[in-house]
Amino acid sequence: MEKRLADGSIELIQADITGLQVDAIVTAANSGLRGGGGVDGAVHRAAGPRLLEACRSIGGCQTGSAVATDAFNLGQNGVKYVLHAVGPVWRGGTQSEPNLLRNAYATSLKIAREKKCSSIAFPSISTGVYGFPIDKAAPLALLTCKEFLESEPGDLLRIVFALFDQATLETFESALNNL
Ligand code: AR6
Repeated sequence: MEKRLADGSIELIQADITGLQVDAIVTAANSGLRGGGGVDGAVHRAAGPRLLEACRSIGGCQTGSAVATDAFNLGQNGVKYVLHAVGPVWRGGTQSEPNLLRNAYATSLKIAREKKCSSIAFPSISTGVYGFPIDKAAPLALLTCKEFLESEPGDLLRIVFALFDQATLETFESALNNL
């Protein structure tokens, strides 16, 4: 499913994000940038051990923000950057989780623009181990992308959501329909 907007597009697919040919792949990292399971584990495996070394030299990243590194072995697919976005752990919704999630997406988009990327792929940040309810996370993720494309004029940006499981894809599809 795809929605075209003035300054780009939002596409939803069911896929392993590490197989995509995009300029920037976003991973759902922790604030220590220590690697982990889920999508972060898959991205670190695909990029190789130099990714963790690069993360170590950066040191960390605040929740609701993102940092860029080289893509290392993912460069073989044409990927130029890995963006390590840190979403919030869900604590019931009263600890600014929605804003922090939006900021994790927004910062990634800003970095992608600064680095002249024409395409970026996101996973569904925070909705795995971090427990953010998917029915709340999907509309926030998509709205943040739409607002970015509408308010930050620039070159066309193709935004792909690589969603791992069918239920997550379906929730994003219904949120995109209502966007
Ligand atoms: N491609 C795309 N999506 C994936 C992949 C993949 N290869 N693998 C899993 N997902 P999670 P979080 C989906 O737990 O909730 C890590 O240990 C998964 O099904 O990866 O932000 C980090 O280091 C889910 O829909 O991220 C942090 O410590 C989504 O990606 C912590 O987990 C996010 O699930 C971050 O937790």
